[in-house]
Amino acid sequence: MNHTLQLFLLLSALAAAQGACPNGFHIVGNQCYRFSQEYSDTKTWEQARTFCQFLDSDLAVLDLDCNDNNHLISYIISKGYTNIWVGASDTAMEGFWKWVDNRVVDMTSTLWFYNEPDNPSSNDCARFVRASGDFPRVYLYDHPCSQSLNYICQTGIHSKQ
Ligand SMILES: [Ca+2]
Ligand SMILES: [Ca+2]
Repeated sequence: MNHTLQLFLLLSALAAAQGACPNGFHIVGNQCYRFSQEYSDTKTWEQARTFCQFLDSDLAVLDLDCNDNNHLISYIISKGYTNIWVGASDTAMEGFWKWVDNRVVDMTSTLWFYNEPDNPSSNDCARFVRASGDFPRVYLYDHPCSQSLNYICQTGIHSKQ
């Protein structure tokens, strides 16, 4: 991305700060998300996180007790999106999954696909994969952080630590 475009995105985000969501972000449920599919943009997990932070956001986190979760997943399914970085990793300690806001990831959640995370070849970052079928769903998988995937940014994420 060139600097002019970066500046444009920053100014757009600032200009829209008083609106429901910054420019480029959509309100889904009660939250503002930006989907990189709209920009045909893929990045490694770290690059995606850095870019989200540049946009005054972070990689999307899920609150399993919260309805926003269902809104986001329904939206992803409706758009046919798949293979998307979200804001969870076990980079700091293998097997200890945390969201980027420092909350611990619920390992008993049915969001994890069967037998995931299985950590082949140091899979330390979480992606959403859309399962097809009559009742499409979205599942969490662990995946190599260095691969370039689509990603979701979310505003208003604050560290819970
Ligand atoms: Ca891992
Ligand atoms: Ca896996």
